[in-house]
Amino acid sequence: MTSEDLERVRQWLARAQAVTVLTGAGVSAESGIETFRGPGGVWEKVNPLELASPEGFRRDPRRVWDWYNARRRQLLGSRPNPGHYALAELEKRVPQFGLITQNVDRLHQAAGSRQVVELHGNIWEVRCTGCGRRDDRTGVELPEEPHCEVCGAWLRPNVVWFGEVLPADAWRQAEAWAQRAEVFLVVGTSAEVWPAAGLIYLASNAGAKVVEINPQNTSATKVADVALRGPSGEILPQIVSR
Ligand code: BV8
Ligand code: ZN
Repeated sequence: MTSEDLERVRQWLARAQAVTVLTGAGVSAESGIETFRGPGGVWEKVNPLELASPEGFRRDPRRVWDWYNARRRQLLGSRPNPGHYALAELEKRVPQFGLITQNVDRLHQAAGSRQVVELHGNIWEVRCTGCGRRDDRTGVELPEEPHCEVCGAWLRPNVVWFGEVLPADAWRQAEAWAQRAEVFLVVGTSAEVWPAAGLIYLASNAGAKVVEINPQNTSATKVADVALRGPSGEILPQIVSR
């Protein structure tokens, strides 16, 4: 990453009317939240298709809840990092701003971001597998085997598992923000999970300048106009002009 790259991106952001951001687990790494695929990532220990899937939950709901309760506990002790705050600051400066996240940790909202779409749901709300009622259990320690007080069925985390469709309204909003973007920031995602990753190609084909912010190359690097190689907690504050 050169200082010219940083300056180019700063200029693009200063001039843009419409900026859209797609974030993944990497934007929360500096808040102490493990990523999925990086070294030491969560997926190294567990098989996502076992735990982050309806089949896995049907087979062993207690095991899935052990994993989600552990992640909720980890989140209780975490705070947004400078990268989250820089994106909340950028939102104030851009006429048409949209933040699309694959993350379920709600750290963007905690940092002050408002125009946020959660493609994969969130880890704080629960949903009943019986009567469908939804409850916000932010910051609350859940029992090991959470059941619905009304109908007694198993509760599940209100996230989108593999093989499940994304919330239609969130997806529609994400597509519209990707389509209108003059600058599309891709921050902290391996761009492996679909259909979220498809938004990068949609934005690029619609004429956006694509900027990747990630210490590593990813599947999206080939589509990026500029790749800023480094941690988002350091790079984002540098490109959100003072
Ligand atoms: C669907 C919620 C179908 C739960 C998650 C084959 C080809 C293409 C697609 C598929 C396929 N086989 C199956 C599919 C579909 C599947 C899929 O994409 N599979 C992948 C694995 C191939 N997708 C689905 O199933 C989706 N649903 O397709 O429905 C359908 C259609 C019609 C009708 C019925 C059904 C649902 C996908 C959603 C799954 N849920 N999470 C939970 O969180 O517990 S996905 C999970 O992965 C998280 O949401 C996570 O955010 C997401 C993506 O991972 P990333 O965020 O990118 O994180 P990752 O660890 O991978 O990368 C971190 C990056 O950060 C790295 O690049 C690293 O370098 C970088 N980094 C590290 N430190 C930093 C940093 N960057 C910046 N700063 C740092 N400090
Ligand atoms: Zn119920």
